[in-house]
Amino acid sequence: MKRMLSGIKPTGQLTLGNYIGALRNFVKYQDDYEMVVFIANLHCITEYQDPEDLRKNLTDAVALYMACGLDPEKSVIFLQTDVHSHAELGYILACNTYLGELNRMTQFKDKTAKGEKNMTAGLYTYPCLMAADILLYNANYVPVGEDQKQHVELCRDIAQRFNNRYGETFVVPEPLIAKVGARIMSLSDPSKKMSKSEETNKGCIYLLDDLKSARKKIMSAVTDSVGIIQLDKENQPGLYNLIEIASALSGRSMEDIVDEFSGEGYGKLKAYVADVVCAELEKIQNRYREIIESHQIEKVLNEGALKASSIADRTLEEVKKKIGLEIKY
Ligand code: AQP
Repeated sequence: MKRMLSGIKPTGQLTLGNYIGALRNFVKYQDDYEMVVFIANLHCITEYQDPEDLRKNLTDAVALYMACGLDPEKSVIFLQTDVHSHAELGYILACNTYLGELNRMTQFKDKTAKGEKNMTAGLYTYPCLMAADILLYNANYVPVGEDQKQHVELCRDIAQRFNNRYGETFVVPEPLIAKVGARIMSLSDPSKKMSKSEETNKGCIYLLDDLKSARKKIMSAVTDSVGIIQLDKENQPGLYNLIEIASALSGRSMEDIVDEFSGEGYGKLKAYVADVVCAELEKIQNRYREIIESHQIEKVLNEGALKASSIADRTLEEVKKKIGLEIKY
């Protein structure tokens, strides 16, 4: 069975973008692939996190993984820091990555261009740790949203370079990007990705938002003055985004939704999108509450860490031997 790996960094509450672009796909894949999914807590601290908030977000993320349908019997679910090989291989790969490559990473460039202060070295070398996350498990595929494609491509370059230098070691992974929902945009500014760390949270739907406020955010989503329901991503990005959200969650094609609402006002379409989103959130939130109350998170993480370590530690040992880091007695 081919292996697939992915993770989410809970720097805040998980969003509808995380769900549509990533989580929901992990759930679909877990029957056909050996699925390894982790909570990327080391990636969270590339920017300052309040410790109490971080702890809560990590717990919620595990519960939400399961509430969205990830099954610990089928998938390996674990916390990144429970498997020490991640940080160690991350450092080794940073020593096999060039500054020029990291300088080209769009996510880092965007943050620099925004003039963000106090950017950390951890944020800069984050793609090296991400490469370690993937390569430790010899994952064949990495399901990600559009924004992470470049990091997976860098991971492929690092793996190939290592294999050329030290001999065949890593499987070179492929990014898997869903056709619908790979980049869900902010509801308040459809030129920006829906992100957990958005300044105002008007444009972002969180999986644990109460249904009333989720509906309100959708009903007040920024659209346009064209007034025609059609698929024109360039000129009507807000409308396109709403239709894409509804399509991803309902399984209907975007064209089918446009046909149903053509000739109607935007309000009617928004109400439909809100119904679809709220129905999905309600299911997830009910299951989330059951999981929190059942106190099974610790057990799931302990078992996941054992399974993950048994794969990751073997890869790291091989890497260390190949590089010559170990002394043979
Ligand atoms: N808006 C989105 N649309 C589609 N996919 C998305 N993903 C994130 N946002 C969207 C996908 O979710 C996975 C986990 O992402 P992450 O949380 O680890 O990192 P991120 O992409 O940096 O997410 P945020 O919300 O934008 O985080 P902050 O605000 O902290 O920078 C990935 O597969 C990602 O593609």
